[in-house]
Amino acid sequence: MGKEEEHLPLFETKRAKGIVLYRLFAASVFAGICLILVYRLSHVPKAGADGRFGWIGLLGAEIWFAFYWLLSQASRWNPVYRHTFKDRLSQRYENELPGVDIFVCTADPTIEPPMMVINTVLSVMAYDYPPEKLSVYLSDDGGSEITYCALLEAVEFAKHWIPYCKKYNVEPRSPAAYFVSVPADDAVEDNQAKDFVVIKKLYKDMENKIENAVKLGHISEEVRSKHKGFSQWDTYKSRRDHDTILQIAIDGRDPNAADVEGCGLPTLVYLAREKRPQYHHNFKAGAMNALIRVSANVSNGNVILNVDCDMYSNNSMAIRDALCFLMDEGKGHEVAYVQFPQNFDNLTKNELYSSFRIISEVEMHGSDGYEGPIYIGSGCFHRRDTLCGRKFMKGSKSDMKWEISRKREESGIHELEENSKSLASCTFEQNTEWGKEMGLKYGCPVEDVITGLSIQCRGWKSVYCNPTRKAFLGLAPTTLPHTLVQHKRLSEGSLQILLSKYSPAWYGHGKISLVHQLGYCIVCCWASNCWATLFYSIVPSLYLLKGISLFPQISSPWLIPFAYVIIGKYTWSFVEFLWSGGTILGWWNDQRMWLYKRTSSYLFAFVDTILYFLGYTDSAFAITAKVADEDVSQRYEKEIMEFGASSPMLTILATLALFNLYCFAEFVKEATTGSKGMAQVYETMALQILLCGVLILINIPLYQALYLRKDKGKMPASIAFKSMAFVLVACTCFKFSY
Ligand SMILES: *[C@@H]1O[C@H](CO)[C@@H](O)[C@H](O)[C@H]1NC(C)=O
Ligand SMILES: CC(=O)N[C@H]1CO[C@H](CO)[C@@H](O)[C@@H]1O
Repeated sequence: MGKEEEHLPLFETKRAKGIVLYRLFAASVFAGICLILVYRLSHVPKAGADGRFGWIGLLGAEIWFAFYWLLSQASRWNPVYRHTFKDRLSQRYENELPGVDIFVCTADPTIEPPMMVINTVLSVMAYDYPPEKLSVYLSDDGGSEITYCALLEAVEFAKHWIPYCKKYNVEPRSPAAYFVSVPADDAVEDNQAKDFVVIKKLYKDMENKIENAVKLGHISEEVRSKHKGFSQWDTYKSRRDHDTILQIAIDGRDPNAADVEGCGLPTLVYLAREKRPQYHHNFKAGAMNALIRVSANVSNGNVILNVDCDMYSNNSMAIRDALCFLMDEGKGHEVAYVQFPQNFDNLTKNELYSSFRIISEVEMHGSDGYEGPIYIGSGCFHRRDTLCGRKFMKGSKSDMKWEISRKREESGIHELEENSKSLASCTFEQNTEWGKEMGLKYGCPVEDVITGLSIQCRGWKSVYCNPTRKAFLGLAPTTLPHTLVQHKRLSEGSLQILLSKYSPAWYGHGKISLVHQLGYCIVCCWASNCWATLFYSIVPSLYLLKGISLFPQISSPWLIPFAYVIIGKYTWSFVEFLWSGGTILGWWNDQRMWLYKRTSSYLFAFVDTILYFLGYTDSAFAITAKVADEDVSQRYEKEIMEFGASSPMLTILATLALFNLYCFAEFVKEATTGSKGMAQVYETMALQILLCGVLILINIPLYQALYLRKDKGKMPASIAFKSMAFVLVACTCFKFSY
């Protein structure tokens, strides 16, 4: 190895091309926005005149949109892209790679089926990494015997699966995803074919055993008697009341722990931390903190990766990608965590319920140009010591290199299990800094974001790693209600952050850059978007009904800024969407979800947050089901929107959709039969007609679900009835109110 080679960095950072052009464009849109506001302010109807209320409301909405648009520029101003050199990493550090502890968190065996959890566990056990340095921890907050049993089955299967993966270098290494990706048995090469048949049969056997246990709902005596670990459930009362259950299912440092080819296996640990009704368990943050302590005792890897139980590893080299950042000689010591995007395995082609595409492909790269991406709670590699509260010091080199912990060598496995258990007890954290300065923070439904923020506020940077081949794939919700509930939870949690003591506005003040603070605010202000959007989708249509114009006439020069901003903004959003890999119809679907999220999820999130701060409700952490019925999946694959059960959120969406349809129909009737000429109507009302028309077009799937569809996923009849009644009452009142 030459002297120069030793100093080549392990990763490179590229700035986006054409950024100056984008900035010029953004500045011109901003000028347009300013002109719109000038128009609104200078043309307010006189007191008592028709449309004064609507006008002032629109002014408010436009000020909000302008503000939010400015925020969103923070994440587009300076995007950067990273590339790693994994070969340099192996050349320099192959024998000194640090220990990596992987946390997989599951919380509910019915919503998150054991087979899914096991596939994720197997995929991370099969990483291309020295097995003696790899440890996988499954945190089972559901405390389920069945999940435990599934893990024991997985141990046996892993002894065949891991050598198979390494021998044939298969990808992805989640067995379920792998078997789906290999089309027919004959597609595999000759000498692999035999092994393939064997491994697939072993998998099916394991699957049958686990599925049987799931159907039965408990573990049969026969299986129980085979493994003494099940005795830990003897004192189990319920999932909210049990002792710590911990087992080191594979001890990677034990020479007897080997796969069928005689190679070492990674350590594998099952943990269900103690739960008692009188102690708050702090959801996933509580589980993560228990894992941090237990893993420190068992394997004490320098790097911690955490993944949700539905996010399997799609790239066995991902650990090495992350280490390229953490071990880089030049900049590595500044990096606290490496965040990978959240990608989904089961999106349909046109992403009916939208995905986090723009966030992953655009906005996260934008924040990477400043202090770095937010921590999104899954697919993230942390340094252990920063997660435990260490501050960044200038000039200090952090040493990641491998060392075997002495303590570990001396104690036997049983002793180790016993003394680890106390670390996961309910009382351990009392009067300690856990949940405050150490580990993940408590008291917020999106604890990940504030944890990441506080790490950045201690002086660290983070890095966004988004290779074309995605490192982690999870499951996206497959029905509209689930999607809306998911977004309600996310936006509610983020709004709580904004109003809490950890708000990026004041907690971050002076510690992170202003642009980065704004970047955090994009997320934190999600929920607050509801009001302006609701106003814009109701009031202009309502005034259309009355024939009152709220926008400039076609012939007025003031139309130009409106047209420029509308066309400019939407053209850009379209280009951005296609550029980041989406489809045309996908963009249209994304616009629909934009509207639906804002008028339902965000509205409920906003109201609930206010109630929470007034002390009326308790914020809860809702997990959404990951697996759908056969019929629901079929419709999902055909991209037919699933409405299903009645809910207040759907009622709002249906009411808004019907309301716009009604206004438009009334308007057309008036315009064709009324006294005013058509030409004059278009002259004064063009933008309102356009807005109302677009709202109707985007709602087409909803009208179909209300009136045309017969399947189970249609809009329930009760909603059709309720929304129609609301619209008629509201419009009649308005029409006769003057
Ligand atoms: C997942 O990995 C496979 C290779 O095993 C690759 O072909 C595929 O594109 C990856 N998926 C995504 C979404 O990147
Ligand atoms: C759990 C779930 O709904 N999985 C679905 C994901 O999407 C694929 C196809 O896109 C379906 O086959 C799965 O059933």
